[in-house]
Amino acid sequence: MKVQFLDLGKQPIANRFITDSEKDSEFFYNLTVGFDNSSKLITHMDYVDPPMMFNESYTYRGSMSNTMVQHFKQFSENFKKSYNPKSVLEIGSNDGVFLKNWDVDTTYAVEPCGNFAKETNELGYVTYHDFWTRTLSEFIKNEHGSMDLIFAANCICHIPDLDNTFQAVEGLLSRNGMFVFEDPSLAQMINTNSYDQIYDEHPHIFSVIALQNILSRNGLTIVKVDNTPVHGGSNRIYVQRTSDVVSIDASVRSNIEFEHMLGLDNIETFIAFAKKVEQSKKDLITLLTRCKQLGKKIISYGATSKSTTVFNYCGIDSSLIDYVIDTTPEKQGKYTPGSHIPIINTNKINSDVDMAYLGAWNFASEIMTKESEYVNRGGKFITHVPLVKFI
Ligand code: JHZ
Repeated sequence: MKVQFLDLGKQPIANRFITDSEKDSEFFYNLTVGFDNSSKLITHMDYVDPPMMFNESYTYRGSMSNTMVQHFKQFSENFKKSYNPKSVLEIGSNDGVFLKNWDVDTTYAVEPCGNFAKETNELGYVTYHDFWTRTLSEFIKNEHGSMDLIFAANCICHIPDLDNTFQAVEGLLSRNGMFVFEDPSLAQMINTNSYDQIYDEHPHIFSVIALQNILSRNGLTIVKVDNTPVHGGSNRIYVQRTSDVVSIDASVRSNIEFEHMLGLDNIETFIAFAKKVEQSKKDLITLLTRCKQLGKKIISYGATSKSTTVFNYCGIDSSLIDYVIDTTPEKQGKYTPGSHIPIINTNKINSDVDMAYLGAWNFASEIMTKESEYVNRGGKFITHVPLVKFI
């Protein structure tokens, strides 16, 4: 049974950046989050229908950040050295940021967003334009046989039905094959108060504890966990069919012990988290309002899904933030979902800006290196992670 602990209010589709004419007809839903008593999963009380989010007009491009390009390159090189997989499938291949590290002849992909499926098909990777399900997994097995590596980055936590998802993986893995997936870590979200990891596309935020419960009831076992710094702290989970498991790395136990210590198996932890989220909202509005009263020009850096949650939950609009800058061509010239702040086409912070709220706080170091001129002239960055403050 799910017990609600957090209400982030009315929210729009986080990655649907809108045009002027769409401002009056936006879709909103209630973003409420609960704790599932039996599996210990943190999950939305109600799910947004996936085709509402993942379709032809999806805008998020993984390769817009050099950090992520390097992250997938490094993982691919290491995995090839250790396991040398002969067949690879990626679930949720986006713009091919991971795929590009693998051989076109033996690497397949699944992507529900038509614009990106087209793009990676054109690169030569056979890409199924569909949602990941048992039916699709069986179809791929008939076409190409079973897979030595099934990979998914920032994808599994996007899928409402986890049992179907994991059964589909279990059926397609080759003998001794490995399923590797990475998503934002619940432990890091709680530790850094980064409640903006929660939006329509993230119906679940995973703990290793919850994943172990759900994977094991689907014939799968976690054999290793890597903690990676990307996206504010993610876990990379290595999984095998339970019947194939030979040994389990010590990282599985240490992560689970750490999570027990944080109380991630206990609703009280999340009730306390919800109170901190409310405080964060108050602090951010106070800081932005005071700076505005002092006549400061404030912009936002990175038109992220995360900032859709923050702007709509805190009621931040263009009266506080003049505009947003983002390098993604598909987002430029549009408005932020719900809050309707214009997204400007510029690669650098303009010289008249005093402060920049970091919508992409997870890329703070990459952004601050790029914006050294702004930093050197005394420009300030604002974040709410882990506390509302200037950097
Ligand atoms: P970024 C998305 O979340 C959505 P978002 C998704 N649901 C998910 O799980 C995560 O990604 C992984 C821009 N940028 O990665 C590019 C600059 O403009 O934090 C992006 O639009 N200049 C799939 O949207 C945005 O910021 C820069 O120098 O919260 C970053 O978005 C850099 C580094 C980024 O993900």
